[in-house]
Amino acid sequence: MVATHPLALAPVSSPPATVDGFVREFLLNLNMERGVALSAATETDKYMALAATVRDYLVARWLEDQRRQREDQRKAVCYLSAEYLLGRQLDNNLLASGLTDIATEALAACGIDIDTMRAHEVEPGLGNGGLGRLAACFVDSLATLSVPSIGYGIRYEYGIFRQVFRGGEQIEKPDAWLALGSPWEFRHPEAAQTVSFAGHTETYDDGGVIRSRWVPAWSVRAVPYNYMVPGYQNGRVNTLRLWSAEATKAFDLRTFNSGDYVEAVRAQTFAENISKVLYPEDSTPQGKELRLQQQYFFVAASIADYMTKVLPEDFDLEDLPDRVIFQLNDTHPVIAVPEMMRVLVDERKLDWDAAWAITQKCFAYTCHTLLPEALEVWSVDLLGRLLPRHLEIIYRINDEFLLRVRERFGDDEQRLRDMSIVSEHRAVRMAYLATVAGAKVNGVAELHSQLLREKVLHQFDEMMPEKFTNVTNGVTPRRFVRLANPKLSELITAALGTGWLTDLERLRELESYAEDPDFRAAFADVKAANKRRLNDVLMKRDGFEIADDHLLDVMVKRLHEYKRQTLKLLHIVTLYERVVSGRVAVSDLQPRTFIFGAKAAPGYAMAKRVIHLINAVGAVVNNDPRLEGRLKVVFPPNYNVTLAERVIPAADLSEQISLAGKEASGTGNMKFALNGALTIGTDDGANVEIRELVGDDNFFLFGMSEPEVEELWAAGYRPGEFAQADDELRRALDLIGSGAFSEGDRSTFEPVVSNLLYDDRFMVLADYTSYIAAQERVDAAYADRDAWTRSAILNVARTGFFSSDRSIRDYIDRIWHTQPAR
Ligand code: GL2
Repeated sequence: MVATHPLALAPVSSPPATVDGFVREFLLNLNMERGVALSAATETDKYMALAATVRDYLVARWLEDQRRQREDQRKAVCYLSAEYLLGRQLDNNLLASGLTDIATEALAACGIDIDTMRAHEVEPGLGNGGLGRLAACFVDSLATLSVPSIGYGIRYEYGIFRQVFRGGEQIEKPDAWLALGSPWEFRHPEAAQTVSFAGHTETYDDGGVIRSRWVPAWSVRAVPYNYMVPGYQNGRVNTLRLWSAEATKAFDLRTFNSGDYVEAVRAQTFAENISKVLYPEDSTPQGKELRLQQQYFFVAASIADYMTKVLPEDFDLEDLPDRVIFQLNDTHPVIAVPEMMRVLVDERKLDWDAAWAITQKCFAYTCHTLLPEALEVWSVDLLGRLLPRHLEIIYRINDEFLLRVRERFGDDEQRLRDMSIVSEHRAVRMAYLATVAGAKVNGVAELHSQLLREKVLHQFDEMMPEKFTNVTNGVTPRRFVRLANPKLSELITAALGTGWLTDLERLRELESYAEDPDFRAAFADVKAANKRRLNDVLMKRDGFEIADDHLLDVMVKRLHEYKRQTLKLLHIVTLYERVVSGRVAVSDLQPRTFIFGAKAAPGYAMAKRVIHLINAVGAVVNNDPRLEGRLKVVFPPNYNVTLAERVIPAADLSEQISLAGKEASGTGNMKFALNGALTIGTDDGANVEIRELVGDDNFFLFGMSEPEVEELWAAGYRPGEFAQADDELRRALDLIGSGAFSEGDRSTFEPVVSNLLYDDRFMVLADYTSYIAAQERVDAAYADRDAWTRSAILNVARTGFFSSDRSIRDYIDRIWHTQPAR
């Protein structure tokens, strides 16, 4: 039957974008979908109805964009990422759709305060840190730039754990983010894909051609959940498709009828485990089987989805590289490479060479690390057990690759061993596989990309230099300036007019305003207001108070030794020790509040001990009357995107103090600079580019450079010598070791101290003296508040480069070569 009704033939329409229209739609959702009257509605009812209402305004555009994408001949981007650290959705979607004012007024007319609604939302924490947040910024920019694209990932039932402190120690609680329902998603069971595992492979005669096939042992259903990703006020709505694992059959009825209920649902539990929980390790893979299952699960579903649902049926596969590029966000999705080969060769019956030629043009790989221990490897045994056909394919890719290495470099056995995708220890090096297969390989900051070429992937760079490129990370200014810092945004708009949010380099125009005393005063007022707002949030959340006149010194990021939270601690302990030993008068201290935010991987003992130490130092420093409240350590638990949005705009000083050569990029560093914090930092990751842009006068540089680090390491690093050479460093270490922060118990933090003195892989002690000196420059600079504000304005003005819109344009120019839709 064909539709004949005029309404059925017309494009889907949106509710009227007026206060009345919004109220009507909201009440409709509340009454019809939630089944409650306004007078009886709970906060959850109201929040759910509000989210559904915002969704209703986006759906028409979304459906239209999906239709166009199917017809569109232009190349699309499939972003494959195991993590998307989205943050709250409501405010972002209101902003993107231009509905904030209408919704505020409409809700007020219904007796609802929109801020209460904002606070009610639980953020989807489907990522660990920078890598996952980057993916979320990128989908925002892809939509804002109208790039035809789909984000693919996993709908973890439990995201990154909720952190609580007990006696100062981290306790992990499950993050049941779906408990109240998830109003932003659309579940599509009819579009499910089957993903198989294990079993064996066999060859067969296919009409005279001998082919391989995979006979899997078990499979699960991958059910897609679609999320709308609206561009910023451009009418574009892209899709984020997250997969959830379900059993292929709910339970075994026979077993169930025989009375063994638990056994009957075992298969279901087993299948659902795959997307149950996000692995909480940030940049240190654990090599767990379930993790490999997760990785294969989502890429196999995504490739199948793209090939069977997005591509037209009669599509000529030779043209695939003109139609799609799969961007691999780190090594987590790299199993997509052999999967694509399997699909092309085994299922679509292309010959190997044709399939390989296509595959090599359809993938590109982003590397996010330099730490050797972070480079993912999978054992041949595990791969062979879980994905036997993929292992065969990897072996063949490797054989052919090593032939090419031999052709090029001769029988250099050492080189062949070094470059082999499968190591001598029977481990598959996923970064090598990605490099061999990908059309391009990029690092995430200039220094990182340079070190990738010179060190981690040096021999690959020698052989295929044309593959390597850089795309410096960026952050979305919609969330991290406009939403997080509305007052600063207003000030900028008052000065520059509109348009800067999608053309962030325009912030340059603020440079001249830095010389205007009225503008500086207004800027300082914004900072002060943001501190008060943070104070309100922290008072309510954790009972912490932020004093108005303190320098706000912030270190928020995952707890990792290479990031050196212990260096920050040694600074605090040094300031404390100076006063309690009487060497410095308390009145000479610049009042400072130190804010920490950090989660440690649950199995990372040293990181957890450092968390304990931060809390322990805080408990002593905050309560010692000799300090007269001039130093304060604030460590709110469960740092997440929502808290970041409050902390960053309030900060004066941004701590980016990793050992040079260890932080691939960092993205927090960009968010702080864009919100007018000055950075104290090493020459590492994107700090290098931030400093170049803002200028040495507006950045506190300290510590060894990467070549200096290498040199000291090669010469034989003995941290104890640095403790010997600096009296204050020794005093700080002694104080911690003496039990001063653990009620006299020397053993509690002894492992931290002896790790620093006798091992210190990340050279905290070597950079201490320089760090303390830089902090003294900070104090001196802060004493001239007006000059500080000028520097802060220049930080904002000069860091427009770090918009993720620019990153995406760089991906388009250097890697994807796709055209944004009009
Ligand atoms: C990271 C890097 O450590 C970090 O420096 C970088 O900014 C982000 C995004 O590129 O990627 N790599 C990684 O594994 N995690 C990161 O945050 N988790």
